[in-house]
Amino acid sequence: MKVLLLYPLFPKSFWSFEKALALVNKKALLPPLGLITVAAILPQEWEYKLVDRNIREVTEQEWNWAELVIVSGMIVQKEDLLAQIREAKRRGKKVAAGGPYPTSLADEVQAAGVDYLALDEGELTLPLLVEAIRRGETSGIFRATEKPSVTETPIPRYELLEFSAYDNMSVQFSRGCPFQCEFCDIIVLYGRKSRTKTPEQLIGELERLYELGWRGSVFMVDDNFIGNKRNVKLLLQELKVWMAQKNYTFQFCNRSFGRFSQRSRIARTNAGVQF
Ligand code: B12
Ligand code: SF4
Repeated sequence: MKVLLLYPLFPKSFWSFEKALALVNKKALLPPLGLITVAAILPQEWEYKLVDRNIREVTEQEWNWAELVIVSGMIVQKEDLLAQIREAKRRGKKVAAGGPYPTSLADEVQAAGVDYLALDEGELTLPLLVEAIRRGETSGIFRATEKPSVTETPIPRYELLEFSAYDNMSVQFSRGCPFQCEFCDIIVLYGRKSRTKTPEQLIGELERLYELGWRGSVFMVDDNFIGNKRNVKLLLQELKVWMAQKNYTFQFCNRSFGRFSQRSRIARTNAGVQF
């Protein structure tokens, strides 16, 4: 199966940083970690190409090559996500959609003509999609009633990315958050229990980035990096050693700012990690 992974355009906003990115000669702040995780969970004998539309357009050759188009994104990307579904259908391709926007507003994505809606977390629903495709089913909606453990999640397929276009790489240690801020979709999408990877797993991801030649900034995209304090301390103890071995080649940042920033900074400082 030839799979084209498509990441839709973000509208211009505070987060698009287009002027700052131009100064450092980069095209986007962060890569589509969801899609490269999806590529790692799907069968490895399938072939993958990834196009982040914030970096470049899909070529005619890529459209012609694709047998299955997979789109993912968050609500702010909806306009382009729906447009890409329509374009893929116009070209006679099978299309599967998943990720935060399709999971939150499945009806809108279905109305755009998608063939397969694989919602919730891919660790549980991608195997259902693969089984359906192998049975010859031409459409379907796949949902999960539980949240998966992330300890089996494979290393994202970072090699599918055009590294030089990004300012940061991203890794994810945990999903979910014990709090329930009313404006936030995290607990709806990922639940109130903070599920973490093992320290070995996360360090394996960093090691992979290092092997592929990445240097510089790595964004911890965790919903709440210190949501599971016990496990994050175990990670930081091992990360401290790994960082020293690699001569502090990566700088880390995360999105647990706001009310967590002080506690989070103390936890990181105690571990001797340069954030
Ligand atoms: C990093 C991040 C960003 C980055 C963008 C990175 C990028 N290029 O992708 C930045 C910091 C720029 C950002 C900004 C914003 N973000 Co944001 N972001 C995240 C965050 C923290 C991590 C994303 C990630 O890498 N996750 C890790 C991957 C592995 O998870 P995933 O993408 O969900 O993929 C899994 C599943 O969804 C599924 N899956 C994904 N795709 C597919 C496809 C198929 C076919 C299948 C079957 C499965 C599947 O399988 C994967 C493995 O389980 C998420 C929260 C989260 N936990 O995901 C919020 C999140 C996606 N962001 C959100 C929001 C609201 C925003 C902002 C609007 C915030 C704001 N008010 O400004 C802005 C919008 C930006 C803009 N205006 O341009 C919401 C989206 C809500 C929604 N329902 O769409 C989330 C969920 C956070 C929240 N608080 O609710 N964000
Ligand atoms: S603490 Fe952060 S991740 Fe948790 S519910 Fe509130 S805004 Fe969402």
